[in-house]
Amino acid sequence: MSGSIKEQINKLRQEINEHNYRYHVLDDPLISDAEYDRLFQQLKKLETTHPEFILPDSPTQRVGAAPLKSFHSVEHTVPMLSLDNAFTEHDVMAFDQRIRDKLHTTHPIEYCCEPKLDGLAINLRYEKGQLVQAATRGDGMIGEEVTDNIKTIRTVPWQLKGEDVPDVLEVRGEVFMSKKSFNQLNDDAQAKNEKIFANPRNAAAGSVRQLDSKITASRPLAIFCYGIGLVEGMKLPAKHSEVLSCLERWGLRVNPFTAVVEDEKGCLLYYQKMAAKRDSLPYEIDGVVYKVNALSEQERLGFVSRAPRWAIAHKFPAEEAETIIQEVEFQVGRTGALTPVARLKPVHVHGVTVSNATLHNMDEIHRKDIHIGDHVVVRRAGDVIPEVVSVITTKRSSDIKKIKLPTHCPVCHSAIEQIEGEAVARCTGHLVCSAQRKEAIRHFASRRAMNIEGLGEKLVEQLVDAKLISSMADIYSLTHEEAANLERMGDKSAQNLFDEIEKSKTTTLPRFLYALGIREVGEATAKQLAMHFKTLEALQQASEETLQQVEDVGPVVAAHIVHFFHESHNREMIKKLLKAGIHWPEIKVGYQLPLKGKTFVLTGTLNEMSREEAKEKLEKLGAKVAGSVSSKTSYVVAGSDPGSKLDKARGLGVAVLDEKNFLKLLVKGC
Ligand code: 5U1
Repeated sequence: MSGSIKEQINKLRQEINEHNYRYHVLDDPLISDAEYDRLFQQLKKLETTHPEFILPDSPTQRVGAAPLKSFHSVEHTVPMLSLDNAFTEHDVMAFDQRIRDKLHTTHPIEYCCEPKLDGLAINLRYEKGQLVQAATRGDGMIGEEVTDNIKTIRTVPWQLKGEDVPDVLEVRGEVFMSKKSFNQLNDDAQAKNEKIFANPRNAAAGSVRQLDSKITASRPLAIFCYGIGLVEGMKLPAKHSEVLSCLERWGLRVNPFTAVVEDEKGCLLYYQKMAAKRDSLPYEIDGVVYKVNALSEQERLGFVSRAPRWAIAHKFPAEEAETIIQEVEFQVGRTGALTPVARLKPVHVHGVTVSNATLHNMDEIHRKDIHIGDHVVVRRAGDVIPEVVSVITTKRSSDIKKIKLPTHCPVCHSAIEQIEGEAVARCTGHLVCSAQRKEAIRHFASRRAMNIEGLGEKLVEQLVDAKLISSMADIYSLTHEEAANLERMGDKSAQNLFDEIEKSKTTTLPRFLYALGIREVGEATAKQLAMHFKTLEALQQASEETLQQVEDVGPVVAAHIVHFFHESHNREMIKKLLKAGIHWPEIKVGYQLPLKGKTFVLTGTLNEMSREEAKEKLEKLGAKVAGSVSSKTSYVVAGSDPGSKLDKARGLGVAVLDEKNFLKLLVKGC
């Protein structure tokens, strides 16, 4: 490297800042992580040997400053407003009507719609493009100065980009923690016996309000900016959506799901779209915000007390509610795993009455310090089984009871074992245990396994209790008469069931393997095993060593597979199933990989795996993974915070997969 040390340092800083921006804000890195690390280390080395050139705005300084004794108060130049809430469509229509009345118009109002992040509101003050202060909202008038802490967040630029940056700019945004980072933080905290955060919002707020900014630096926070509090030395554009575009151009991060709609009906459609997306987003949102898009109209509408008349938050139904644990029971799954289930005082959550919530396992009970009789917060998100989030310890009474792991199975009374290092306790009864039998049969018949429609939980329970079946193979020797005689089962339903059972005999090897319910063999592994071994016989004879040559199969899974096929009752059952007529098409030796000929581009962060892993998995299925989008791209996989590649894909009409659909594709392989 040529030039004076100072010049070298400056050049490296500029280069690293640009790469930071491309990586964290645009999600369009130009260089590999390794190359970035190399530049960063180079700068660090130069700064260590020449500390006289270290500037507070060097990218190496995003590690936090010296701890504070307390936070300084900051009076906001322009108050940080809060938002009125709408809970129903009627509330939204009334909001729109109020606006049109106030503006004396019958014309539709254009709105800018944004997701409402569940985080911590922050004001960022930039002078001549330089971040000079960050403050929390506080009471809206006076907040706390958290500049050092906010400067540790990588998506907050220290220096704005572009020629048209205003002299003074106060930007408003929400600091948040992704769901994944939140879980990771709590897992780490648990391992160290430290405080657990109840939700990502608390985790974000707790992380920003740290007197020691090095602690904030260690927390994976991010920001989305959603508006301007103050601007000097520049005329703002006419619309809020254009203001957001300016923020983006200056290097600030704006939520990619922001959209402009023509009228209030567009707002309601946007709400539905975001509600459907909510669970698949990598961060929590608790609703959406509608803002009158024309700034001139915003000005005419003004404020009422602390909230603007021109904006409203349309909240999603609460996903959490408070109740009491009345009892705890243990359920036995198909692998014998015992799951503690809290019987709750019924409570309304997200439009449904919830009376049971999973407590996962004993470790989780200890971690959350849950007792029978505790007041708790329960959460029901999407289709996920309700869970106990936290205990409200301030409401704890003296007659709470400890939750004990039973020594014997509540169903078959066999001993319970808990292998050291495993969170899950199991019943040792195996097929003696009717709960395990029922679950194994239900799994065998389920949609993604043998797909026997109608043979669900209730019917399996009836059939096992009536001793008509005791294993999966017995399904195929059930008689019409036996089925028709069951309660709530007429001739017609029995016939439908028989048709379904008959149909299930024609299947595929991956489905059959998955249906067997071998521990740790999910759909994806079953598919890999089938592709690798091609026949059931070859798989049955495989050693642990050979099995580990298969993608996704490690020593634990290999041991489970060998153990399963070693058990004589399992071999007998397979024989009976094949004798009953279950068959599948032969897997050809020259089988073509399912994604052959397809090109993928990855953008954004995936929750379930790194980009490298995603690439590897795609390539194993025959796909090519490219770095940039073109008309030849088959799919763009967009994780959280996708960058410009997503826009390009949309522009070119290339199919876009979110993480959920991408995972489905990996499982299905087509
Ligand atoms: N997305 C978004 N969140 N949020 C919160 N926009 C937004 N706007 C806000 C608030 C409090 O307030 C302005 C409308 C003043």
